[in-house]
Amino acid sequence: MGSPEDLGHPQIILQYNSGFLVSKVMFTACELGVFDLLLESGEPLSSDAIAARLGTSTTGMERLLDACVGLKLLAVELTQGGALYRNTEVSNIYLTKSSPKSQYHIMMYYSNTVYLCWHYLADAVREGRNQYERAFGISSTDPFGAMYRSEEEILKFMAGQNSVWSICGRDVLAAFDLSSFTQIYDLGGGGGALAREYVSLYPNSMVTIYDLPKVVQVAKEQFVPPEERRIAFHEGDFFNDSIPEAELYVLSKILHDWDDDKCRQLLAKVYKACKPGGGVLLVESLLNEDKSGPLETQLYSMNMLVQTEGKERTAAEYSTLLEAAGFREIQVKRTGKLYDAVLGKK
Ligand code: ASE
Repeated sequence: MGSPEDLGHPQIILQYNSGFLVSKVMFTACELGVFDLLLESGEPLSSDAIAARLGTSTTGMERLLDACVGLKLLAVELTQGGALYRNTEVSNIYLTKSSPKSQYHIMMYYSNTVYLCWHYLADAVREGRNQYERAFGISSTDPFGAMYRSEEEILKFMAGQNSVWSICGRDVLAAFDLSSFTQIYDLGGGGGALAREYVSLYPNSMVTIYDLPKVVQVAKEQFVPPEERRIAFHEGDFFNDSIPEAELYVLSKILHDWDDDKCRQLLAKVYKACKPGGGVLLVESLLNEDKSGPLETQLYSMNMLVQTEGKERTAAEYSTLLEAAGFREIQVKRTGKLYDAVLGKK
């Protein structure tokens, strides 16, 4: 007879039990500016010095810093004067606000918006719908009306999405040779980080970001400098307004926001607008065909449940949607990273 512990692996259960504590430690150190201070200071600092500079309690800060050491987000060295903390390479690159690859904004979005919706995950599963009403007291019949409920929320979401493209954008755009397309529409292109990667990777391209008027306004003010001559804007709602003619339509993380019906409507409209010989590029995180993984994509799909009307899909599901709209010669490229690419031709 084995002990109860031999019957399975309790460690994995305990690890999952505390998984959300890990996220929150990282989010909190980011939010309080720990990594920014240690980058700026250029030398290791004591917990007292960090607490004083960031205006926190010493007892709280000491524990936060030690937990960050446990997560390998900080390194500690013991000196005669006490413990001194410094950033690791990975935190310098991804957790400081000023780094070109900073993930600060997506973390703040997860910590302050996504996290609150996840509090109601059981309700989301029971009801099969997003949880804006419970989390924020606002109607959730129009998910983007809810997500974009204030200029501040728009800005936080756009900055968050931009930080993802700063590390994943190039891979998804290089998955196919898109150099034959010059006239591109990025539908729901938001803050424009993917559009900027696009024009830098394909020197003959012109990209128009098509998004809601209030999103375009924020993009122009905050994210895309006017010197960027190869990026233009088009204000509209792609479900209700017309979509202009182009050679290639990029839909990056758009279809995952919507149910199959809305996806079919949108793709039919894109097909109609598309020049013959043109195409559509879907950028999404693809589930395995049997939906057995990747774990990150399964978790994103749960997030689509609590926040939107959509879900993550398999390559075959996207292909079916594309074919129903009329697209042909569908090709799928898994990048091995978070986001993959699917190309269909007209
Ligand atoms: C959406 C994307 C997101 C709608 C709601 C969302 C994300 C969080 N909430 O289209 C971002 C997905 N995560 C990453 C790392 O990109």
